[in-house]
Amino acid sequence: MNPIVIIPTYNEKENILDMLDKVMSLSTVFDVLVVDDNSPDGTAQMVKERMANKSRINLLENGNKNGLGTAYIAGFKWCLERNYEYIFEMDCDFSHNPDDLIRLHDELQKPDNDMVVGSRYVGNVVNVVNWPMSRVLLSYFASAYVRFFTQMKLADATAGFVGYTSELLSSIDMSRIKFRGYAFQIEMKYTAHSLGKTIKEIPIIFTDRTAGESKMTGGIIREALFGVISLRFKRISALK
Ligand SMILES: Nc1nc2c(ncn2[C@@H]2O[C@H](COP(=O)(O)OP(=O)(O)OP(=O)(O)O)[C@@H](O)[C@H]2O)c(=O)[nH]1
Ligand SMILES: [Mg+2]
Repeated sequence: MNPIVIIPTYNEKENILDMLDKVMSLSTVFDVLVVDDNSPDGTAQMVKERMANKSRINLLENGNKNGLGTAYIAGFKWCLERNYEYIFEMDCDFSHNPDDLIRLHDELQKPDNDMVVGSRYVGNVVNVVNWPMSRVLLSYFASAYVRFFTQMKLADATAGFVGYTSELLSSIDMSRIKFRGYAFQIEMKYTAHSLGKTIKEIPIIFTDRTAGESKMTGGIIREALFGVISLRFKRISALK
Protein backbone atom coordinates (compact mmCIF):
# COMPACT_ATOMS: atom_id res chain seq x y z
CA MET A 1 0.00 0.00 0.00
CA ASN A 2 1.39 3.41 -0.96
CA PRO A 3 1.52 6.22 1.59
CA ILE A 4 -1.17 8.85 0.99
CA VAL A 5 -1.20 12.61 1.32
CA ILE A 6 -4.44 14.44 2.09
CA ILE A 7 -4.64 17.91 0.55
CA PRO A 8 -7.59 20.07 1.67
CA THR A 9 -8.60 22.68 -0.89
CA TYR A 10 -10.75 25.74 -0.99
CA ASN A 11 -10.30 27.90 -4.10
CA GLU A 12 -6.87 26.60 -5.08
CA LYS A 13 -7.19 26.75 -8.87
CA GLU A 14 -3.84 28.56 -9.14
CA ASN A 15 -2.03 25.76 -7.26
CA ILE A 16 -3.87 22.46 -7.57
CA LEU A 17 -2.55 21.15 -10.90
CA ASP A 18 1.08 22.06 -10.16
CA MET A 19 0.69 20.45 -6.76
CA LEU A 20 -0.76 17.20 -8.14
CA ASP A 21 1.91 16.99 -10.83
CA LYS A 22 4.64 17.62 -8.28
CA VAL A 23 3.44 14.92 -5.88
CA MET A 24 3.02 12.45 -8.75
CA SER A 25 6.64 13.05 -9.76
CA LEU A 26 8.24 12.36 -6.35
CA SER A 27 10.72 9.49 -6.14
CA THR A 28 8.66 7.95 -3.32
CA VAL A 29 5.29 6.88 -4.73
CA PHE A 30 2.41 8.63 -2.94
CA ASP A 31 -1.34 8.45 -3.49
CA VAL A 32 -3.24 11.71 -3.06
CA LEU A 33 -6.65 12.52 -1.63
CA VAL A 34 -7.89 16.04 -2.35
CA VAL A 35 -10.68 17.07 0.03
CA ASP A 36 -12.52 19.94 -1.61
CA ASP A 37 -15.33 21.94 -0.02
CA ASN A 38 -17.29 22.97 -3.08
CA SER A 39 -14.69 25.54 -4.18
CA PRO A 40 -16.53 28.12 -6.31
CA ASP A 41 -13.42 28.48 -8.52
CA GLY A 42 -13.76 24.95 -9.89
CA THR A 43 -10.79 23.33 -8.10
CA ALA A 44 -12.64 19.97 -7.95
CA GLN A 45 -13.23 19.95 -11.68
CA MET A 46 -9.51 20.46 -12.29
CA VAL A 47 -8.75 17.51 -10.01
CA LYS A 48 -11.19 15.34 -11.96
CA GLU A 49 -9.38 16.14 -15.18
CA ARG A 50 -6.08 14.95 -13.69
CA MET A 51 -7.76 11.85 -12.24
CA ALA A 52 -8.66 10.74 -15.75
CA ASN A 53 -5.06 9.69 -16.40
CA LYS A 54 -3.64 9.21 -12.89
CA SER A 55 -5.18 6.47 -10.78
CA ARG A 56 -3.21 7.56 -7.70
CA ILE A 57 -5.24 10.78 -7.45
CA ASN A 58 -8.52 10.72 -5.53
CA LEU A 59 -11.12 13.37 -4.76
CA LEU A 60 -13.50 13.67 -1.85
CA GLU A 61 -16.14 16.33 -2.35
CA ASN A 62 -17.02 17.14 1.19
CA GLY A 63 -19.88 19.61 0.88
CA ASN A 64 -19.81 23.21 2.01
CA LYS A 65 -16.79 25.04 3.45
CA ASN A 66 -16.54 23.88 7.02
CA GLY A 67 -12.94 24.46 7.97
CA LEU A 68 -9.74 22.53 7.70
CA GLY A 69 -10.47 20.22 10.63
CA THR A 70 -13.72 18.93 9.16
CA ALA A 71 -12.04 18.33 5.80
CA TYR A 72 -9.16 16.42 7.42
CA ILE A 73 -11.43 14.25 9.55
CA ALA A 74 -13.42 13.25 6.45
CA GLY A 75 -10.08 12.53 4.73
CA PHE A 76 -8.76 10.43 7.63
CA LYS A 77 -11.93 8.28 7.59
CA TRP A 78 -11.64 7.80 3.83
CA CYS A 79 -8.00 6.65 4.17
CA LEU A 80 -8.61 4.36 7.15
CA GLU A 81 -11.53 2.66 5.38
CA ARG A 82 -9.13 1.87 2.54
CA ASN A 83 -6.41 0.56 4.87
CA TYR A 84 -3.73 3.17 4.17
CA GLU A 85 -0.94 2.78 6.71
CA TYR A 86 0.93 6.11 6.44
CA ILE A 87 -1.29 9.18 6.11
CA PHE A 88 0.01 12.73 5.59
CA GLU A 89 -1.47 16.26 5.72
CA MET A 90 -0.19 19.00 3.45
CA ASP A 91 -1.46 22.43 2.34
CA CYS A 92 -2.10 23.05 -1.35
CA ASP A 93 -0.42 26.48 -1.43
CA PHE A 94 3.22 25.24 -1.61
CA SER A 95 3.94 26.63 1.87
CA HIS A 96 4.91 23.03 2.53
CA ASN A 97 7.47 21.78 0.03
CA PRO A 98 6.18 18.48 -1.40
CA ASP A 99 9.81 17.23 -1.62
CA ASP A 100 9.82 17.11 2.19
CA LEU A 101 7.12 14.42 2.10
CA ILE A 102 9.91 11.94 1.43
CA ARG A 103 11.79 12.83 4.63
CA LEU A 104 8.56 12.82 6.65
CA HIS A 105 7.68 9.41 5.26
CA ASP A 106 11.15 7.97 5.97
CA GLU A 107 10.92 9.20 9.55
CA LEU A 108 7.38 7.88 10.08
CA GLN A 109 8.47 4.40 9.04
CA LYS A 110 10.92 4.17 11.93
CA PRO A 111 9.41 1.75 14.42
CA ASP A 112 8.97 4.08 17.40
CA ASN A 113 7.36 7.02 15.62
CA ASP A 114 3.58 7.40 15.61
CA MET A 115 3.46 10.94 14.24
CA VAL A 116 5.95 13.15 12.39
CA VAL A 117 5.71 16.92 12.24
CA GLY A 118 7.41 19.15 9.67
CA SER A 119 8.56 21.87 12.05
CA ARG A 120 9.45 25.48 11.30
CA TYR A 121 11.12 26.10 14.64
CA VAL A 122 13.44 23.16 15.41
CA GLY A 123 16.70 24.14 17.09
CA ASN A 124 15.86 27.80 17.77
CA VAL A 125 15.84 28.70 14.07
CA VAL A 126 12.78 30.21 12.42
CA ASN A 127 12.54 28.58 9.01
CA VAL A 128 9.87 30.77 7.48
CA VAL A 129 10.29 32.52 4.13
CA ASN A 130 8.33 35.61 3.06
CA TRP A 131 6.03 35.92 6.04
CA PRO A 132 5.65 39.42 7.48
CA MET A 133 7.33 39.70 10.89
CA SER A 134 3.91 40.03 12.58
CA ARG A 135 2.90 36.63 11.22
CA VAL A 136 6.18 34.98 12.27
CA LEU A 137 5.84 36.36 15.79
CA LEU A 138 2.20 35.28 16.04
CA SER A 139 3.05 31.75 15.02
CA TYR A 140 6.21 31.52 17.14
CA PHE A 141 4.52 32.83 20.28
CA ALA A 142 1.49 30.65 19.60
CA SER A 143 3.81 27.64 19.86
CA ALA A 144 5.34 28.92 23.11
CA TYR A 145 1.84 29.57 24.47
CA VAL A 146 0.77 26.03 23.56
CA ARG A 147 3.88 24.57 25.22
CA PHE A 148 3.10 26.47 28.38
CA PHE A 149 -0.52 25.39 28.64
CA THR A 150 -0.22 21.82 27.39
CA GLN A 151 3.28 20.89 28.59
CA MET A 152 3.95 19.33 25.19
CA LYS A 153 7.59 19.58 24.21
CA LEU A 154 6.89 20.54 20.61
CA ALA A 155 8.62 23.46 18.91
CA ASP A 156 5.88 23.90 16.28
CA ALA A 157 2.51 22.98 17.74
CA THR A 158 0.38 24.61 15.04
CA ALA A 159 2.23 22.94 12.15
CA GLY A 160 0.04 21.53 9.41
CA PHE A 161 2.63 19.39 7.63
CA VAL A 162 2.13 16.13 9.49
CA GLY A 163 2.26 12.36 9.02
CA TYR A 164 0.32 9.82 11.07
CA THR A 165 0.39 6.05 11.29
CA SER A 166 -3.02 4.49 10.74
CA GLU A 167 -2.59 2.88 14.14
CA LEU A 168 -2.49 6.31 15.78
CA LEU A 169 -5.37 7.75 13.73
CA SER A 170 -7.61 4.79 14.38
CA SER A 171 -7.05 5.08 18.13
CA ILE A 172 -8.38 8.66 18.14
CA ASP A 173 -12.11 9.27 18.59
CA MET A 174 -12.64 11.81 15.80
CA SER A 175 -16.09 12.73 17.08
CA ARG A 176 -14.32 14.32 20.06
CA ILE A 177 -12.00 16.50 17.96
CA LYS A 178 -13.84 19.79 18.11
CA PHE A 179 -11.57 22.51 16.72
CA ARG A 180 -11.48 23.52 13.09
CA GLY A 181 -8.64 25.96 12.32
CA TYR A 182 -5.09 26.08 13.70
CA ALA A 183 -6.54 24.74 16.91
CA PHE A 184 -7.35 21.53 15.07
CA GLN A 185 -3.64 20.98 14.47
CA ILE A 186 -2.89 21.62 18.14
CA GLU A 187 -5.71 19.35 19.29
CA MET A 188 -4.50 16.44 17.14
CA LYS A 189 -0.99 16.74 18.56
CA TYR A 190 -2.26 17.11 22.11
CA THR A 191 -4.45 14.04 21.70
CA ALA A 192 -1.52 11.96 20.40
CA HIS A 193 0.64 13.27 23.25
CA SER A 194 -2.03 12.43 25.85
CA LEU A 195 -2.32 8.90 24.46
CA GLY A 196 1.41 8.48 25.09
CA LYS A 197 2.30 8.39 21.40
CA THR A 198 5.70 9.39 20.01
CA ILE A 199 5.75 12.63 18.01
CA LYS A 200 8.92 13.35 16.03
CA GLU A 201 9.67 16.82 14.69
CA ILE A 202 11.89 17.28 11.67
CA PRO A 203 12.98 20.66 10.34
CA ILE A 204 11.32 22.02 7.22
CA ILE A 205 11.39 25.39 5.49
CA PHE A 206 7.94 27.00 5.25
CA THR A 207 7.32 29.49 2.44
CA ASP A 208 4.38 31.88 2.27
CA ARG A 209 1.95 31.21 -0.54
CA THR A 210 2.65 33.06 -3.78
CA ALA A 211 -0.61 32.14 -5.59
CA GLY A 212 -4.22 32.12 -4.46
CA GLU A 213 -5.62 33.62 -1.27
CA SER A 214 -5.14 32.87 2.41
CA LYS A 215 -8.13 31.56 4.36
CA MET A 216 -6.84 32.75 7.73
CA THR A 217 -9.41 34.66 9.78
CA GLY A 218 -9.61 36.30 13.20
CA GLY A 219 -12.02 33.55 14.20
CA ILE A 220 -9.35 30.91 13.53
CA ILE A 221 -6.88 32.74 15.78
CA ARG A 222 -9.47 33.23 18.54
CA GLU A 223 -10.41 29.56 18.44
CA ALA A 224 -6.75 28.64 18.96
CA LEU A 225 -6.22 31.22 21.71
CA PHE A 226 -9.07 30.05 23.91
CA GLY A 227 -9.16 26.48 22.68
CA VAL A 228 -5.68 25.66 23.98
CA ILE A 229 -6.67 26.46 27.55
CA SER A 230 -9.73 24.24 27.31
CA LEU A 231 -7.61 21.34 26.03
CA ARG A 232 -6.05 21.00 29.47
CA PHE A 233 -9.48 20.10 30.84
CA LYS A 234 -10.31 17.55 28.20
CA ARG A 235 -10.30 13.90 29.11
CA ILE A 236 -8.59 11.85 26.41
CA SER A 237 -8.65 8.09 26.19
CA ALA A 238 -7.79 5.63 23.46
CA LEU A 239 -10.57 3.90 21.57
CA LYS A 240 -8.90 0.53 21.96
N1 LIG B 1 -11.45 21.65 2.22
C1 LIG B 1 -11.10 22.80 2.82
N2 LIG B 1 -9.85 23.27 2.66
C2 LIG B 1 -9.51 24.42 3.28
C3 LIG B 1 -10.41 25.16 4.08
N3 LIG B 1 -9.75 26.26 4.57
C4 LIG B 1 -8.51 26.20 4.07
N4 LIG B 1 -8.35 25.11 3.28
C5 LIG B 1 -7.14 24.63 2.60
O1 LIG B 1 -6.20 24.38 3.61
C6 LIG B 1 -4.88 24.72 3.20
C7 LIG B 1 -4.32 25.81 4.12
O2 LIG B 1 -5.10 26.99 3.96
P1 LIG B 1 -4.47 28.46 3.79
O3 LIG B 1 -5.44 29.38 3.16
O4 LIG B 1 -3.14 28.35 3.16
O5 LIG B 1 -4.45 28.85 5.26
P2 LIG B 1 -3.23 29.02 6.14
O6 LIG B 1 -2.09 28.19 5.63
O7 LIG B 1 -3.77 28.76 7.48
O8 LIG B 1 -2.97 30.55 5.96
P3 LIG B 1 -1.80 31.27 5.14
O9 LIG B 1 -0.59 31.01 5.93
O10 LIG B 1 -2.21 32.68 5.11
O11 LIG B 1 -1.71 30.65 3.77
C8 LIG B 1 -5.01 25.17 1.76
O12 LIG B 1 -4.76 24.07 0.93
C9 LIG B 1 -6.47 25.63 1.68
O13 LIG B 1 -6.98 25.56 0.37
C10 LIG B 1 -11.74 24.64 4.25
O14 LIG B 1 -12.60 25.19 4.93
N5 LIG B 1 -12.01 23.45 3.59
MG1 LIG C 1 -1.20 28.61 3.73
